[in-house]
Amino acid sequence: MKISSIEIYRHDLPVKNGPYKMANAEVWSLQTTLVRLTSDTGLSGWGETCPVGPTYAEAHARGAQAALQQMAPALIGVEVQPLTVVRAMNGALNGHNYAKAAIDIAIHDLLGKDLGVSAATLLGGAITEMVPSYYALGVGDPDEIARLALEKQKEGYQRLQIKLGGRPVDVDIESIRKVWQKIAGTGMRLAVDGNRGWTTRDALRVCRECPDIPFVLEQPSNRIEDLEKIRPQIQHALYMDESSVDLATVIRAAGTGLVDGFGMKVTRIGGLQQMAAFRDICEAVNLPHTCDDAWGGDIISAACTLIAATVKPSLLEGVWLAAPMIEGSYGPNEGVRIRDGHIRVPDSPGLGVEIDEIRFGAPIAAW
Ligand code: 0XW
Ligand code: MG
Repeated sequence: MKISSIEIYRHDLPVKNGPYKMANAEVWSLQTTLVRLTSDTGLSGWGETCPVGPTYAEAHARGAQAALQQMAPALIGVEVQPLTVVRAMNGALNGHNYAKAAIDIAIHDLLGKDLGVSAATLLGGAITEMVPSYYALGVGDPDEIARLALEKQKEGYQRLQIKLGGRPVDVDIESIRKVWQKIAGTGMRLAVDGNRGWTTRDALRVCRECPDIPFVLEQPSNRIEDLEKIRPQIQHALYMDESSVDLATVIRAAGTGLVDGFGMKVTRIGGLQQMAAFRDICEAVNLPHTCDDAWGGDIISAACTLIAATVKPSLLEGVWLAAPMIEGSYGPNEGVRIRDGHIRVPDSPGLGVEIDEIRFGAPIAAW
């Protein structure tokens, strides 16, 4: 079975109750990019990539569209096999993992449909029907964030992430303390996410002034060198998120003991094929991680949930979905959603997502 046609679509995802605020990004609406691959047997597979604005990472919507247009001609006629397609993409374009991910996700959808199995089966096999989600609270007023933290605990979430940075660090410390006062003793796990926004000075202060709060410190500062500087000076567990841009970086961070875990995004690492390799590296060295993306609609939600269902449960920190902040769905039925802090794993062939492409209008490019 070979790829016989490729279509690229654009679609706007306004942020429900926006803006969503992080240290380096404040977003009101996102543009997502969708890919439909059709095989010479007449089957279709869908992929998606949706950077959360142009400043969160070295990724942006029009960059994804340009990269896909660069690669597409080289993919026509290529066998629908994940690794073969990864190599064909690497032969057509250096880097741009977040764009390659959309093709890779579509390949897993297409191949799963052809074989009549879930994409999770292609990735090693789902070992659970439900995966835990975690809730990310945007940068906000400390009292309000603490109130929301308790609300989310009552909704059934077992892990919270609070966004910090981009303001005086004293306010961030106040926020962490107020959140902890609400959730201490409930069993809730806490990650404090600087999203690259703190100086190492501020990150060290946060840890020094909250020695009694067992949070995970997630990507406090921008560079790997910053994490290396912070690491020997703190007692808290350190997770890498935005810096883990490819498997080589993951191997380095895991192999040198730089981090205690990862926040991982399916599209940043290059898609499900790369995500499965990442999962296996983490399992080999016993490092926990999330299965997320920066943003995205029903296709991304399904991809994150399906790979998460294959992760050793003791190492799965949770799955973050943008779904609570998105109105509507991509098909006639509701897509993958969070209920009581948990997500049901799709079990139909491929990604198990129904797509009504009329919603996306005419493709912006086709081969
Ligand atoms: C909570 N997330 C997974 C979604 C945001 O876009 C970024 C993020 C993170 O952990 O940094
Ligand atoms: Mg993060």
